[in-house]
Amino acid sequence: MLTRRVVLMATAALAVGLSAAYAQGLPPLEKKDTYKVGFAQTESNNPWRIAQTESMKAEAEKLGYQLVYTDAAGSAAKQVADVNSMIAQGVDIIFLAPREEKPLIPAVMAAKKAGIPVILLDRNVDQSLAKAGEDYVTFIGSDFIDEGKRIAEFLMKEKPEGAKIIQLEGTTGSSPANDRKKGFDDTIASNPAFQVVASQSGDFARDKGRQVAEALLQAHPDADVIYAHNDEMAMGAIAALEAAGKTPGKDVMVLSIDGGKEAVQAVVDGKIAAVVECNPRFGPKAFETMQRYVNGETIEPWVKNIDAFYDKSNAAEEVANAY
Ligand code: GYE
Repeated sequence: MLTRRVVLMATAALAVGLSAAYAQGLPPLEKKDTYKVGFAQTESNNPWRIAQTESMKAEAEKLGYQLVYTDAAGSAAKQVADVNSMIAQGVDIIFLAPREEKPLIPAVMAAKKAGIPVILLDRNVDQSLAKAGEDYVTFIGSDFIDEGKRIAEFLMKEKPEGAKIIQLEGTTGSSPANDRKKGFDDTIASNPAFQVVASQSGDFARDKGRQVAEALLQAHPDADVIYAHNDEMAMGAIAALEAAGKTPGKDVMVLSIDGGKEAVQAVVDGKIAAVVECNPRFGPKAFETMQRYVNGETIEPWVKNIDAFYDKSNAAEEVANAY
């Protein structure tokens, strides 16, 4: 149903010659000298999040924009409240890194209703409940299904005889956890010699990853691969392996996603076999996409990040550039 507000916004958008996307219900964003920009972060308990926040802050500062920054400290409920508070403060646009796919839908819809455009950063929301180009401007981030697939393909090439795999999943209900699992599981399904013997969430966190790896290694002492959905859990898994008297990289192959310095160094040291990069330096692309939106361009529904791949062939040379 077309509300009066949407009709008014569409008319206004067309009147100033702005893009067709606005006419579909996305709130317009006018050209101004400076902006008050919201960035709703999910948590700050790991180097990936810290690097992302730094990149957003640095870019806002460079442009002379005011950044309203919130940290949901790992709570989707707090993140919804953070977005509502940004709406109340009258920010011009909200960059949102939705912790989980479904619980952040009300926040996206509330911003839309208040006439504030939202750009999703690094994680997506449930695509059956909200749509790019209608409810939010776009999703900027990696192809997580492809990340899981690339790890699986590496594994199948390196260990053609097969493997018993422990999977450490990211935050339950988050798009990278859902998709990194799907991409991996679907790829190994083509060969029954590859089996996931246990798959459990370590919440993308180092200590939780260590604890879960410890328990799963005890239950499955014959596991010979640990696939972690991010570096933090991979580093936790390495600690669990060493505590259990096993040599990571020899007794058990460790695979990861993110490509932080510590993990890329672990590839150099032979403890991690391969890492798919997922770069947290979003600042330049986030603000450039915002500028394109201000200019009235129709933004593609997914501004895709291209991920590198680290293994023993390039890790030594790449480690200095890793975040
Ligand atoms: O892999 C992880 C972080 O959403 C892509 O979240 C991001 C993931 C990243 O906490 O380390």
